[in-house]
Order: sequence, then structure tokens, then C-alpha cells
Amino acid sequence: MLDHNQLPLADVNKSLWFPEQASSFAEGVDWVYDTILYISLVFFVGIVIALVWFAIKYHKKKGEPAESQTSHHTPLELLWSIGPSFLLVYMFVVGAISYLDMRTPPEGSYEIGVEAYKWGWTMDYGGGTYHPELHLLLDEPTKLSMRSSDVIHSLFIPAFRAKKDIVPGRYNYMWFKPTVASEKVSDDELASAKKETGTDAWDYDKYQFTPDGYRFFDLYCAEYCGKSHSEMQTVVVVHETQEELDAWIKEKASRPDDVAPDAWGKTLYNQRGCASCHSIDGSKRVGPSFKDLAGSTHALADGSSVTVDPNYIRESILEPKAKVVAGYNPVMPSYKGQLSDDDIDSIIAYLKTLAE
Ligand code: HEC
Ligand SMILES: [Cu+2]
Repeated sequence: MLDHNQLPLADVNKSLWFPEQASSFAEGVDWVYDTILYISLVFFVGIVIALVWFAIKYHKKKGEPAESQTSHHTPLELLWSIGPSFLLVYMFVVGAISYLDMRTPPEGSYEIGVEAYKWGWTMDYGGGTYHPELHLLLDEPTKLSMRSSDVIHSLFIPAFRAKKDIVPGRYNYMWFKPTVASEKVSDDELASAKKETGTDAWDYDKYQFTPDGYRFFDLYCAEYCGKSHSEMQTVVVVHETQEELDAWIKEKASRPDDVAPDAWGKTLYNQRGCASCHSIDGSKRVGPSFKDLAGSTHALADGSSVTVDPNYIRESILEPKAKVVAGYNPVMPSYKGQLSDDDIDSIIAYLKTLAE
């Protein structure tokens, strides 16, 4: 495997225009980019200077006859054709080496599942634990097995210099090794943010740390995928130790004892993508609003009607296409195997609070 530290000039660490370098790829990618940029700049400046200089030097006054074709200079022609072609081959080779390295996950990488949907991310940590944030271990090669439940998305972590398209109907893989751990903010800072936010959805942009108090790297969708593409973002947190990462995953696995079902239902609504299709204020999004939904009666696409009771809500979550609401497209993904019974009961409890 390529060791980027052995690339010449690799110690040119901080770049003027790139974000922080936080993975083992970052240095190599920036180095290749900068090298190609500077080679291009040298040629651009040289060619423009020659162009202007010749234009002035060979300028003829009006009326003077133009020079006929000047003669050929073979050594010069060979020099400026063959010389730069070595440079082009060099650019190709350094680019291809980095590329192959990025496309080949090392054996035994730590694996995390990723599901991309319109418009959000669900990371699968195994054992039935799902969460929209991507949590990783410092210095651990990590492989993402990615799939899309609808259209083409692209997972991009600028600080890692890692990007890969996610095409529906197949698995797409990428890997990286995080090299910078996420700091934790002070308890005071976290507590005051929590107090300010109350039970509203967390504002990552505003606080620049997660609800668990970690600083983060940005993760974007980089493939235009519809109306809310620009909101298809999440965060990457890098833990220093395996114990810390395991503790975080365990904490997210199920409803904590001290959290009431309806509050957990609200958390799931925000974290598991329901919010991107279902509003809670009565407005219509991709799907019907959850406001006043529980207990109501409405028409289905096949002409029959249904009363929204717990069984129907449960079925809507596990088999969304079984009964499609009139006036909507059957685009809701199934959450079968992704939400536990307690999760679904919590969502039902939450929907009831929205219909009081
Ligand atoms: C990609 C958009 C999308 C996402 C994400 C989504 N839904 Fe839906 N949902 C829909 C659409 C569209 C419908 C209406 C069509 C249908 O019945 O399939 C619907 C219907 C429903 C219904 C029945 C509503 C009614 O009026 O009878 C419930 C309940 C529901 N969704 C719950 C959820 C929950 C809970 C989540 C998150 C865990 C969720 N949905 C995530 C799009 C979505
Ligand atoms: Cu997308």
C-alpha cells in the first residue's frame, strides 16, 4: 500500500484552500491536487507571457505586408511535445496510485452500513442500532457498505477527502482511516445549549457540536437528488477509544429507561427520516402531516377508507405500500427490521400527542 508520507513534499501540511486534513488520504490527495495545479500554473503563466510578448514583438504597422510561413524547427518541436508528455504521464501515475489506494479497503476493516434516502442518512452499527450520525474510531480503517433506497446519492466527507456515489439497486463501498479525533465540548457549554434548544430538533450548524457534545466533521450528499438535496447532511464523530465508541453505540441502541415513549417517538421522528416527509404542523410534504393523524379517518388510493389506529400505524411503518393514502405516491421506505416494537410503540405514543 502507498504510504503518503513517502511522497515528496508531503510535509507541506496545511493547504491554503482546503478544509482540515482528517484522514490518511487527505495529505496525498491535496499533494496531487496542488502538484497538478502548480504545474498547470507554470505553463499557463509561461504561455501567456510568450503570447503577449510575441504579439508585441511581431506587431506590424498597417499596410506592411504580412510575413510568409516561418520555417520549421524540429528539435524545438520535439522538445515541447515530448517534455510535457512526461509530465502528463507523471500526473496520471500519482493520481492513479492514490485512486487505487482509495478504492481498495484493507482486509479486516471495521464495517458500517449506510443507507441514503431522500433526504437523509441512516448508519447501521449492527445489532439493530441505527443512527443518522456517523461515529468512527480513530486510526481504524473503516469500510462503509452503502445503499440507496431511492435515487443516486453521493457520500462526501470533505475533511477526509473521501467521496463515493451511492447507486440504487447495488452496494457501493468506500473506506478511509480517520486521523483526527473529535474534541468534546465542556459540560457547561453542552448544558446551556440543551437548555436553549429544549425538545426541538438539534441545530448542528448553530452549535457546531453534536447533542452528545462532540465536535464533528461535515458529511454531505454531493449528488443532486431532489428538492431537499441541500439539507441532506449529517456529521462525522471520531472517537479516541473503542470503549468510548462502543458506549456511544450502546446508548443509541434502544430507548433509555428514563425517557418516556412519546419523547423517544419524537427523537425517532427527527432522527430516522420521518421528518423529511411528514410535517407536524399540518403542512403537506412528500407524505401526509402527522398533526391530528392518530384517530382520524381518511380515504385510501384504492377508494376504501381507514381509521388511523395503532395497528394501521404499525402496518404503515413496516409495509408502507399495503395501504396507500389517497393523493400520495407510495414512496415511503419500509422500516421493517429497522425499528423495534418499542420504537414503533413510541412513535404511536408520539403521534397521539400530536392529535390532542
Ligand atoms: C420518503 C418519504 C417518507 C419517509 C422517510 C417516511 N414516510 Fe411515512 N409516508 C410517506 C408517504 C408518501 C405516505 C403516504 C403514502 C402511503 O401511504 O404509502 C406515508 C404514509 C405514512 C403513514 C400513514 C399516514 C396516513 O395518513 O394514513 C404513517 C403512519 C407514516 N407514513 C409513518 C412514517 C414514519 C413513522 C416514518 C419514519 C420512521 C415515515 N413515515 C417515514 C412518505 C415517507
Ligand atoms: Cu442525496
